[in-house]
Amino acid sequence: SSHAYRRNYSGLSFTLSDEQKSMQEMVRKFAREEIVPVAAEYDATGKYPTDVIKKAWELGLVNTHIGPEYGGMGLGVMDSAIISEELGWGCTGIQTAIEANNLAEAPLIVAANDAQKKKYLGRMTEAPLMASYGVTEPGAGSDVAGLRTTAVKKGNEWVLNGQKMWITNCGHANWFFVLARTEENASPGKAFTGFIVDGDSPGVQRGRKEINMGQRASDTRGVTFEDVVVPEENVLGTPGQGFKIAMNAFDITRPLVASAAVGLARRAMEEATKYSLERKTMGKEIFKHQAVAFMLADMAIGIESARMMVYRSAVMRDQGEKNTWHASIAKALASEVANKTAADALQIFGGNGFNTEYPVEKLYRDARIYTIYEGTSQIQRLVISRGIADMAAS
Ligand code: CS8
Ligand code: FAD
Repeated sequence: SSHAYRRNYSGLSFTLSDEQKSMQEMVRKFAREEIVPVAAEYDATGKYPTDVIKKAWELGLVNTHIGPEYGGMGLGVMDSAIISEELGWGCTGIQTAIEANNLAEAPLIVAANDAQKKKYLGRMTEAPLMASYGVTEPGAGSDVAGLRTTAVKKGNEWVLNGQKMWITNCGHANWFFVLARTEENASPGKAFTGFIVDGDSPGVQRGRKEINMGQRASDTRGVTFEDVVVPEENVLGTPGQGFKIAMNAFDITRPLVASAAVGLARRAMEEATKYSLERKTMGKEIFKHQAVAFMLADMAIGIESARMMVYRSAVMRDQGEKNTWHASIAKALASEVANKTAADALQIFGGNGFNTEYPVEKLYRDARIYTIYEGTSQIQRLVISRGIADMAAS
């Protein structure tokens, strides 16, 4: 039939499955009922949102990639992107705390052996624990190959020394993924090793909670490793393969960070739309001034196109294609859409937008991190432009 022909012809679908739609509905309800009412308070106090995380964990919205063998749902990136957008719509501070678990677990999902998965992923589905991804250091963020934490093998153990910075969930982490240099003079692809470090290991010293501009419910700290002994069985994959394992994690998490940014932008558009239909100037709703309506139109353009790139990069990964390039496009685009949308939403609120009684100043502050963490917008453009060069050469 022509219907079947059309299906085969395009190979594309812009429709979520019934399961995905009902999951989206469930998370949307959770965000509306459990996150939105408390988000401003967690933002103002900087208190860690343990209660909200626990409720999300009970619904299976945390640690989404862990497979059923280890007690999880084993969701792909596309399904997780649906969850991430809805949680981000509710509060990206709380969403980031939740997403940082997925980030910490991603290196294990891609490289851990069965015993490591059983031990460290298994416990995450048994209790609402947190974990951290520790790559960035005070002296090296974009330049991962420049990191200076070292691990030296002594007998059947490794001894870790160094300092990590800006580590999400650090104050609450049960364990850390840590990237350390294990070869002094090797190329990045061979010089680093990934370790699982128990949070209660002697020599792990966590810093104070950093006071950040936005996403203030999320816990960000430095951590020092001083002669921390890590057993051989906590080495991820083969020694020397750590850089690639750390990068591979981003193929999973960059689409999800992008998705949360889309959620934030959608929220800002909704708040601005509602306000613009109520507020009147010059005898009409401000929505009816074209200068305002066009700001809303630009928001829709940004949100719809960023979401398409999120879905594209997520589905590619789920289908086993290399998605690094598309994930960087999604991350760069969604970050910039979130910032523009939040800034324009604030503008639409006028003086009220600048005030903490209204929701948009928080969205504006929360949006700001998106062009920085999970790889800055410049680093995404580095990845994208290198990909263009590779395509031109092949
Ligand atoms: O350094 C890389 C980079 O990505 N920098 C940005 C770092 C970053 O994104 N940090 C984020 C930290 S986590 C965070 O912010 C958390 S946010 C809050 C948590 C809540 C939300 C989740 C780079 C700049 C892209 C590359 O660095 P280079 O030094 O130029 O290395 P390369 O020469 O490109 O690569 C070295 C080797 O690694 C291989 N490689 C590179 N990328 C990949 C991917 N998959 C697999 N392998 C990869 N994506 C590359 O092929 C090289 O291998 P060789 O064998 O040497 O050829
Ligand atoms: P730098 O790398 O020093 O960059 C400074 C500026 O120079 C940026 O504008 C950058 O884009 C630009 N730049 C650098 N190199 C280049 C280049 N080659 N070409 C063009 N421009 C360049 N890290 C973790 O490991 N785990 C976490 O959980 C985590 N969570 C975070 C949470 C928060 C709230 C924050 C603020 C950061 C977090 N990070 C985390 C760290 C984050 O990934 C880094 O801050 C980020 O990658 C940038 O590194 P940097 O701060 O060292 O900046």
